[in-house]
Amino acid sequence: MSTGKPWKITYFNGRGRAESSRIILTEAGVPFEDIRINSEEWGALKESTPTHTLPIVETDEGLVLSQSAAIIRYLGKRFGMRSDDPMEEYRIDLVMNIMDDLVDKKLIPALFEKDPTVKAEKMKTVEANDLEGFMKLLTRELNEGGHGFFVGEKLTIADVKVFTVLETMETAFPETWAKWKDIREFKERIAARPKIAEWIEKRPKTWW
Ligand SMILES: N[C@@H](CCC(=O)N[C@@H](CS)C(=O)NCC(=O)O)C(=O)O
Repeated sequence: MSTGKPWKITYFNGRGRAESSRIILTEAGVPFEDIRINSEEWGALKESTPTHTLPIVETDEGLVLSQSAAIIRYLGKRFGMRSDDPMEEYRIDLVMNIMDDLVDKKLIPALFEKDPTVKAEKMKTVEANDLEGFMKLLTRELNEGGHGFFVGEKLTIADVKVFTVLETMETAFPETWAKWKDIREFKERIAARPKIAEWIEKRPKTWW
């Protein structure tokens, strides 16, 4: 039950693991404070957060939520972006978990490598060895959805999660991006939804 408190999303100044929550609230028409902190501010806050990680989301009931996957699933339930059908719920989780594997095992180690030479090598290796497999999986799941969404006939948290990862892949891996038309068109469709388009226009511009 809402107590009318303002929603707050706290994260660093990037899209990263917070952007799905920002987009879900945006699409739901729920205003929120987009709080972006630096590492010094994080140092002061860390111990007081539920799992000592960002993002955290403060709800309209004043509860503080942690762990991006759990937060996304909670918001999806609150704002009608999941399903009541067990098989559709399974497919939503399947797609979300595919994206987590891609992000955690492949994208983050390459994108956030500090040494520029090593980073270039890692980016090349990921693009050569891993991305085609993930793009094939995504294309299969999008076609399985069959209505322009990954699951069912309306936007779900699976679409939002995939969209946020694709935003980073588009600029980080342009060669791969050019090859996967269905996935490119999916990303453009989500970006063109009016509330999301307005959010993209006004949010801080960051590389990740
Ligand atoms: N499984 C967690 C991972 C959270 C995580 O590693 N967050 C990073 C930022 S993307 C963080 O809090 N880094 C600062 C720290 O660990 O002190 C989630 O999905 O929320």
